[in-house]
Amino acid sequence: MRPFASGRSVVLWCVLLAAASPRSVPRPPAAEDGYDLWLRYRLVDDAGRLAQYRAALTHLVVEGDSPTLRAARDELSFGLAGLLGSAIPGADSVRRDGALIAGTPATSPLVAALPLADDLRRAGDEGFVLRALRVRGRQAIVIAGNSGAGVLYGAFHLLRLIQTGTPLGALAVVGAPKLRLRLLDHWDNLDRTEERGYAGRSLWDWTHLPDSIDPRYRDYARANASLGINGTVLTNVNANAGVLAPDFLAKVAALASVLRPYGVRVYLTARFSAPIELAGLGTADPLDSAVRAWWRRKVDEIYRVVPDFGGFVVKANSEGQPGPQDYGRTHADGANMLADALAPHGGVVMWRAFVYSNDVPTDRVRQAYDEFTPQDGKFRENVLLQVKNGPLDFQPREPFHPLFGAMPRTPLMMELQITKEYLGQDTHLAFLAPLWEEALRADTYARGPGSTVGHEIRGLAGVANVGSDRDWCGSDLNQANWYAFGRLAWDYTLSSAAIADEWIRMTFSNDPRVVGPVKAMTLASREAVVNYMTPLGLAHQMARGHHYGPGPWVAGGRADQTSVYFNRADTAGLGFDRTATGSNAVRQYFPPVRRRFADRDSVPETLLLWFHHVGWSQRLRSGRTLWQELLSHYQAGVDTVRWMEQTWDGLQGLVDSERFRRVQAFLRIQEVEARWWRDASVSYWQSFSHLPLPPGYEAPAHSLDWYRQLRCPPDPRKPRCDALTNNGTP
Ligand code: GCW
Repeated sequence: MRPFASGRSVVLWCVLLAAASPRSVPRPPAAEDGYDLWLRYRLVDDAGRLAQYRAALTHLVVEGDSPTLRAARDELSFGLAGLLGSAIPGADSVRRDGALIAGTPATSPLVAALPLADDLRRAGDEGFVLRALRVRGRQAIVIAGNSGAGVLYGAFHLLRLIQTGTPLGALAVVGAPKLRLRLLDHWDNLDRTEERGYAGRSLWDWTHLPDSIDPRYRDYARANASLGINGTVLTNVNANAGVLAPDFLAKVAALASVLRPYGVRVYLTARFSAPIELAGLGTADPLDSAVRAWWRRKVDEIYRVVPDFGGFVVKANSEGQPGPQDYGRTHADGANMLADALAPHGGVVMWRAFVYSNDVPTDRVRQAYDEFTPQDGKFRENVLLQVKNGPLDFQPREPFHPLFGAMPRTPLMMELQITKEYLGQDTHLAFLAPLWEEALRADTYARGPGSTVGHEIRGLAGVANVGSDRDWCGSDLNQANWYAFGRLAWDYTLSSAAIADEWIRMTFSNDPRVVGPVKAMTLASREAVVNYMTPLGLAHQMARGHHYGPGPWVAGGRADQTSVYFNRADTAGLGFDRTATGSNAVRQYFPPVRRRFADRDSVPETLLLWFHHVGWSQRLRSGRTLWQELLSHYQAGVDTVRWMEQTWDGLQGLVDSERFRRVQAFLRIQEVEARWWRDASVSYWQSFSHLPLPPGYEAPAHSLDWYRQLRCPPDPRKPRCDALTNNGTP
């Protein structure tokens, strides 16, 4: 038999051959394990753009030799080698077109000679100037800063522009952080367990420090520097005094020396009773002279080993932590004692406002405001009050905390939670930038309209979601929240959509077939979680303890940690009356906000049940009853997750198969669990409303008792219930 017998089969053969040739078949992206985060530096895949970048960047001239400038040079060499396909040579002068020049006016004669004075003034201490301009008659790109950190941030910004496919021809950017303190808070314990961590163990390998330095520390520092994060609190706010002992301080010093070139300062949590626990003093009273002297000596000792130590974060008299009130003293007394010890070295105290009394005297969400506003003006200058975004506790949605704008004589920071304790932890996709954007843009009216929360703060702290997992964050999509936190800490006016766009391009691809759908998914994800967990202003309806999965029936024990305390469900209706007829927490907001929240006709429906107890059959602005509206929100949450699943399924072949499958599997879990949330919640509310489900509504698969009795495994990291997934449906 002769092959290729007919003309037709020859053509067919050629078509098959062509299809098999590597040039014509787009190869699926290579498998990735997520370790590289958004710093993947893969070859620019648009040939035209690549040629432009290669022409614009032919040699690298870094003038100056500090550790931070070396870090900038190393990152540029490494990043550009990947993005452009080959290393760009270093040089000590401008040789031809395409010089990439980096330095500060103090370290670089080239930079000093350029007309950048105005731009550099705007850049400030930590900012940068990026410009395409002619230098010595040659076309060049300049990264200038007033400090090494500024140059480093500029280097990362340039790499980001290339990663996201931005043309460089007319480059003219001045970047400067809007907030001075941009910190990750690790709730990490000295035994490497983590409080509310869902990405493995703590990154800090205390046992092998200070002698053994895990290479991950440097990559962690790079990731932070790429966003402008300039501090890290190594230890849990539920603190262990042990970290202040000399052997641990040596370990802290070793970590600090890895992070320092990347502009990341180290901070620690200070356990208030440390003088008792470490030195055997009889008291930790902040007005006691021996206690004060002990802290002064301790702080001096810290600065001897970590000369740029940032300071302390303190959780005091909250959830069982020791504090000044144990001695009849105020929060200001406690904070000021530490502030006095730190002040000579330039350190700060971040004193947390997350306090609520042990005896549940009043609405829990009122207490921080009631406790701290009388102390306004009583704190030292180097104390910042660190306030969570909302008055309760990192819920999928809360109103902004009424302390923002209410302490004009005390600098405030905002604390966000990147690790998603209450939003599905490692598994559920919930892009948090929309939540944070909502808080940062909320108008407090403290100084008239336009006094947004962002304007009222000096710093942003984010409870880290970073652990020892290979992908750092427990899932590929959780990385977006680390990224978004850092970008918002740098510039709180950035939009969620802009942040998502950058992150997707850097993490997955510039291909519009990827960017569009992934952006739509990420941006819809937080509202989906709100809908299937706690719609219409409900809060804290999670299972007890681990906070994973629904538990609207949780009662007993300490009242203000239970779901029934917060939902106030009864046969009349649902929701917490925080108006004048109830706890009057609404009074803590400035009048325009107060009026808006207090009035059933003007309160945003997204916060309705936070502020009002509403009858099951009362009509909302939509014309539907509360019952109908609730049902439709729960269903919308599930529907959005199903749509996210389908959207992701459509990306097969466009995203590398390893990450594609991992995300796909988590979205499957999220869909099952969104139904679990919907069904458990609706069944529970129905036991009060006694109202029917409308025809066609997806009825709960089980009885309320079944959901109530469901026991999840005790492993706090994986509390999922197998019973839910048996036979594929709950
Ligand atoms: O959200 C609650 C958490 C606690 C945490 C506390 C806090 C560190 O459930 O795990 O403790 O907040 O912020 O202090």
